Amino acid sequence: MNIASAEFVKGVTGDDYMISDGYPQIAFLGRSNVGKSSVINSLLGRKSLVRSSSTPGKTREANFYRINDKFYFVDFPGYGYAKMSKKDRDRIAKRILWYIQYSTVKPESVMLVIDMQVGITDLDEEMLRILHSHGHEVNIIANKVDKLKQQEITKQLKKIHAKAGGVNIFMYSAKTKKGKNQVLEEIFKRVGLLRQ
Ligand SMILES: Nc1nc2c(ncn2[C@@H]2O[C@H](COP(=O)(O)OP(=O)(O)OP(=O)(O)O)[C@@H](O)[C@H]2O)c(=O)[nH]1
Ligand SMILES: [Mg+2]
Repeated sequence: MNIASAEFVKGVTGDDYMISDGYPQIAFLGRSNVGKSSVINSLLGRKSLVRSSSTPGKTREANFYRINDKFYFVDFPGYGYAKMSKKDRDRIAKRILWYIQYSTVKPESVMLVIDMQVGITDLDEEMLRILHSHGHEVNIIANKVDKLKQQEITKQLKKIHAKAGGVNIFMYSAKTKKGKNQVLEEIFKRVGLLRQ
């Protein structure tokens, strides 16, 4: 479960140019600012391969990273950023929906990233519903666990479980790297590099 190499391959703005070259893909989806790009950086052990930012709406393209020359991470723009223009929000929603509904590529897993403090929002529930209706394999990464006290963790985890409908939940912190080994193990299994 070693990340030997990770390189940026392509940032995709249109629906037509998604990569579909047969290598497995792991897609990172979630609301704006939950830490998708930071989660990817922490998993890869790279500080800034993936552009992340304290300004929400940082990731504007679907960015493809080739890992170990064997599989891709796809970092999507976040959905639901209220301050973004409707036109931009629609464009992002369209791209995400196209990928999960119509693309010929089916990701080995969708990592749905949430902010553990916020939990599963209505938009996330809608996303989960769409993902399930298209038969996608989903894992939830409850990020930013470092911001919570133990008591809050127990409380939030209960709430998240209640809404997750049996989906696997990983508590995670891109900041402290808590949960990194467990998430990497799941990913390596999904892409066929570790026996299930
Ligand atoms: N405390 C804490 N902050 C985090 C963590 N992960 C990300 N952040 C912060 O959250 C903010 C957003 O991080 P990004 O990785 O850019 O989030 P994103 O989901 O990629 O955002 P968009 O691309 O805009 O959708 C940044 O200020 C990060 O430093 C974490 O585990 N703990
Ligand atoms: Mg991002």
